[in-house]
Order: sequence, then structure tokens, then C-alpha cells
Amino acid sequence: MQSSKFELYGWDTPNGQKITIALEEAGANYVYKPIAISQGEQHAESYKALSPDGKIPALIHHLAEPVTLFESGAILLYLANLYPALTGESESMRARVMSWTFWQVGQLGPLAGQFGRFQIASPPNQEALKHFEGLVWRCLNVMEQQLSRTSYLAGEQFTVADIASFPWVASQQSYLQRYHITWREKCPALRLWADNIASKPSVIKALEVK
Ligand SMILES: N[C@@H](CCC(=O)N[C@@H](CS)C(=O)NCC(=O)O)C(=O)O
Repeated sequence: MQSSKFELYGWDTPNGQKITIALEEAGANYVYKPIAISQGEQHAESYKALSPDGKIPALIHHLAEPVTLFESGAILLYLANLYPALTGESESMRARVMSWTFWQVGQLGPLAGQFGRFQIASPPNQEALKHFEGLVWRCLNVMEQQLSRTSYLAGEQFTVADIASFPWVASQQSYLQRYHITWREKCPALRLWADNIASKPSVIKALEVK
């Protein structure tokens, strides 16, 4: 797979960081094309041909017949299929990786996203803020319980399941970081997991991709 060539359309946000981390961890050959979402570049028709909902990330895998993907979870699972190191060898491990990856894209990501959104609502909406903060804590507690039992979300191997969740919890661009959710103090297993992942060379390199 070393000769595979990928083109990643991303931005410096947790959903973009997921894919740079996965590509770096896989040792994949890729070029990075920033899509400045703060300037609306995601709405260009040329970009929406790749990502119909006008969101980052999107990925092109240059094969004889190029493969195009949007949605970070789909991209992660596609890469996991190409690079078994990102998902584990056993069927049961791969099943857990899928479950945790879907959990991140269906639960943690959208709930943390809404939590962040209501921090800047005008006029302020205390009920929504409290609602989403409660749901974010519920997600954090789910992770804390799992990580009290296993080193990584799907078991004893670092996989795309961890790659999906890590930036939403611990990258500088995470709303949980920005709005001071005290998971570091309250969730020791989660803290250990996040610090371990943050120290990986692939992750350090990926988070520098802008
Ligand atoms: N469900 C999508 C969400 C992607 C997403 O929300 N991307 C954000 C950046 S983190 C984006 O492109 N926002 C720009 C917009 O919505 O206009 C995924 O997991 O890929």
C-alpha cells in the first residue's frame, strides 16, 4: 500500500485531524489540500462534487479508477480496510472498531458539535447549553468506563476507533478544550489514553498539518 496515493481535502478541525492522523499512522503517501471552511470554500460547486454536503473531510484515492469518499467515518473505515494495522486482525476486534467508530460519528461528534455551537448562541440558550453539556459528559463517561477496562477503545490496539474520538476530546481545536470541560480532572483513564495518543509521532506530525 506504500505506493497508494491519496489526496485529502481537510481543515484544522477534529474531523479533518482524524484523517491526517490515520494517514500518518498508516505511513500513507498523501497530499493535503486545505479547504478554508472559515471562508466558505466548502460551498464551492467544484468541492461539492467531492463532498455533496459541503463539509470536510473528503478523500480521493488515486487508483486506475479513482475512489472518492466523504464523511470521516467512511474514510476511516476505508483506510482501515486497506491498512489492517489501523483496525486489528481478528473479526471481533474489527467489529468493535466499527462500533466505536460509528459511535463517534453518531454520538460524540454531533453532540460535542452542538455543545460548541450553543456556547456562542445569540441570544444565549441556557437550556440547550445544559442539555448538550450533559450529553457530552455522558459520552465522556462512556469512554471513561471503556478505557478503565482496555487500553484503547476497541481493545489493546490503537485503531481508527481511537483516531475518530481523540481529536474531539483532546486536540487544541476540540470544543471540550476550548470551553473548559474538565475531563482531565474527572476521567483518569481517558486522560491516560489521550496523553498516550498525543505522544505518538504519527499524531504529533498529523496535528501539524495545516
Ligand atoms: N459527519 C461529517 C461532519 C463533517 C463536519 O462537520 N465538518 C465540518 C468541520 S469539522 C465542516 O466541514 N463544516 C463546514 C460547514 O458545515 O459548512 C463527518 O464526520 O465527516
